[in-house]
Amino acid sequence: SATSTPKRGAFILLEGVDRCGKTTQVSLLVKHLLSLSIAAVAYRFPDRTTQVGGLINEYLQSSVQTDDRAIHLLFSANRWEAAPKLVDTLARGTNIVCDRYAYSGVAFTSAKRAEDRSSMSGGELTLDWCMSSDVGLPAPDAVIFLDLDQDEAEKRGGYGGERYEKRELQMRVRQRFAELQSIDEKQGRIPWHVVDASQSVEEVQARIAGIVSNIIERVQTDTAQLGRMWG
Ligand code: FDM
Repeated sequence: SATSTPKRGAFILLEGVDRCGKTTQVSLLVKHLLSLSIAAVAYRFPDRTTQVGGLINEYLQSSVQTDDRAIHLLFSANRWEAAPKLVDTLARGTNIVCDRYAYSGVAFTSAKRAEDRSSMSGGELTLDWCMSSDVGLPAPDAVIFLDLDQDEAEKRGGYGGERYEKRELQMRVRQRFAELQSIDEKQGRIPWHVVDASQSVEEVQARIAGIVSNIIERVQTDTAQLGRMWG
């Protein structure tokens, strides 16, 4: 009826290691949805346009030792500051296609090794510790994980100069993503779709489009509320 509440948008998250083509696929997916007259907008984390994001940007571009826990909490704060707008966007019926989120947060911080780390921030950065600052954030309706092995990633051209663009770290990050996938699978709330990112841009795009049409359909027929992360 005319008085029924509008359907909420779906929160679709693309995650994956560096060079897997996430950013390209996020923008192709938004264009694809818009071409079907489906409201959609791209989000990306870190969002370097905010004050917190500016600090993160400086950190990523420098090699100055900074406490790893403090940095982790900045990345998390950068999501929390965006959360109200994200929730509002979904409530208005616009779908969100997001480039990285809390999974990247946990995967990167927890992949740092004690010997690379400085100062007060000794001890393990456990998965649990890393997850805790993101508990309660709006949860994606699904994670689309673009999977690419390290050798394939490196064939796509050298890394840039940012501090995380190093082979050993990237390999551990990939392992952490797999652990987070299995945690979500045990909880049974946030489904993961793993896409082979070694295929052509067009093939990956087609795969993602198929997955996303199912997600949007499910969210629209569901009475389910937007979930919360790792609660
Ligand atoms: N990254 C990203 C983190 O370490 N923590 C986070 O919470 C997020 C969202 O930041 F190396 C890392 C991942 C990457 C770097 O990301 C910059 P982009 O997507 O290259 O801007």
